[in-house]
Amino acid sequence: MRSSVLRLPAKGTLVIGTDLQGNLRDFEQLHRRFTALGSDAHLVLTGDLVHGPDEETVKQWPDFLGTPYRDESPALIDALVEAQRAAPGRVHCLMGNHDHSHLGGPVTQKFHDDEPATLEAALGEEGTARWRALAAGFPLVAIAPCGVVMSHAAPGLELDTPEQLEGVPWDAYRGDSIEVFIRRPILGPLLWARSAKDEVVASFLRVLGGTVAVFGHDVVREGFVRDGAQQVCVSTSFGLLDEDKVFVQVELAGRYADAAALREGEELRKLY
Ligand SMILES: [Mn+2]
Repeated sequence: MRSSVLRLPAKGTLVIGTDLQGNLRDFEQLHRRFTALGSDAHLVLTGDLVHGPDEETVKQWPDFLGTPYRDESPALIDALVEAQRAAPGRVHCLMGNHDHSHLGGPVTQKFHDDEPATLEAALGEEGTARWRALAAGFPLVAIAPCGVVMSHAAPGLELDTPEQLEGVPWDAYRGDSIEVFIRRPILGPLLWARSAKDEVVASFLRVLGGTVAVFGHDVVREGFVRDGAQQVCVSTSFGLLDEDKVFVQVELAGRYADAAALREGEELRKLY
């Protein structure tokens, strides 16, 4: 039975990266950072593993998309599987809205009219089945005993118990527009919200035993932004220039009391 809540141990170093969207080179760089930290390090990707730029965009690359890259989603899926095989139980990917579109979530349309259909055509029948099975096992939230709680989007979610995150079906929303889906309980805000009220996040963190929420989903040109006392939105890859890309590195045995405890150059590090 899959669990939607991933609980990390209180030992080793945790590396967190956001929104790769088919950028294999950025994954490899992040993975090198992770492997350099030894055999009790953990790597958490906060979702949106797949769906990069189409060929037309690659040819006429707009500045706002940062450093040019090609969509290598199929190879990136393989690279994640290989990284998980090489470090059992230490490499994780959370569910993002782009990943969820392959399981019945709203169809994403950043670079194609139907991004899941486009990727599935490239993956073929068997590759699609493998990818869907992999993605269906992605947790919604990761909790580290050091206080850091990870999700794909801003966790603007009223939660009474952690158990409410369990057993949420992936495919019960076919045909939902994004506007409708984002108001669905649990998945809507966790996969799509670009911002969340301080008091809602404070209560979400309290229920999960955490102190600071780390997520991506939105593009932050500067690499990260603190929102209120307990939220940090991080951009590791998508939409950024290489020199601005940021990942998070924290000690799992440490304690991070709030967003300010994640310091630029220390816990918030440049990818390149
Ligand atoms: Mn997203």
